[in-house]
Amino acid sequence: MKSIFPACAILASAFFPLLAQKATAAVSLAGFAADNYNPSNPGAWSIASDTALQLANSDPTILFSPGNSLNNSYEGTMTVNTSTDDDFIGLVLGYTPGSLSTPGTSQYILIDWKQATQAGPGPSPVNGPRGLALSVVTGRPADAFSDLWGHTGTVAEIARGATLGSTGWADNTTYTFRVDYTPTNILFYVNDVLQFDVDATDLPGAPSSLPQGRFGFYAFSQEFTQFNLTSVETIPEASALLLSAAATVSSLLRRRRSQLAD
Ligand SMILES: [Ca+2]
Ligand SMILES: [Ca+2]
Repeated sequence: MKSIFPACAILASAFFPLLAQKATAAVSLAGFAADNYNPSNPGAWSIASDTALQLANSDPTILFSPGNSLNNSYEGTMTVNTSTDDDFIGLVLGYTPGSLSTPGTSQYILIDWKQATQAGPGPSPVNGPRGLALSVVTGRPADAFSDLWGHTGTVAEIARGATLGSTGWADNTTYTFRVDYTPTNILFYVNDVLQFDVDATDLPGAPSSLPQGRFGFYAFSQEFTQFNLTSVETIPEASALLLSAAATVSSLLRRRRSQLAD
């Protein structure tokens, strides 16, 4: 995690005029498809008027896009339209279809948000803490209520939200999100507040690129979830390189300041 945002924001605003605009029309969700962890307790997704609804108190479920997510900026909203449960909503990036339903080794990024801390089921319950987190998932967990609930095993938690890391979502409340996903970096905002600035090198093994794959909406044990997209923009390669360069300059300046302060 790095605090490169101010330098990047200034540079990015010059090169991302489209991203600075707030789109109003919803983006079509045509071609989105669902993957379910447990076919006996699947998500109940429907798409109406470009809004995705998930009605079931299900095992982990993902509604993924037809296109790949690298070098895209997504804006949208997420809402839980009930006050009767307190579990996970979120997004995935770099998702390979089938990863949640079929054993494998492909990796993807999971951003999930739990309303309230709760122990999972079973004789050795794993705690699912309240708040927003970013994790990398490798393959299909043998036990969702261990790994995806508690961010253990196949789910490696990388960061917790800057201001929402231990704060749950509120009932019947719509949040805006924005995520900029490039091979080297993820920026994620809720209600225009930066929550994550994670580099590929922050992941285990410090890969040279974040996972390639689809964008998706996520729910785990949370019914009456609602998502939409208001904007999907391609991040030009030149701008991605600029963001990376800005991050390097910022890091060098910070290191220099730190040396001077010693
Ligand atoms: Ca619950
Ligand atoms: Ca639940």
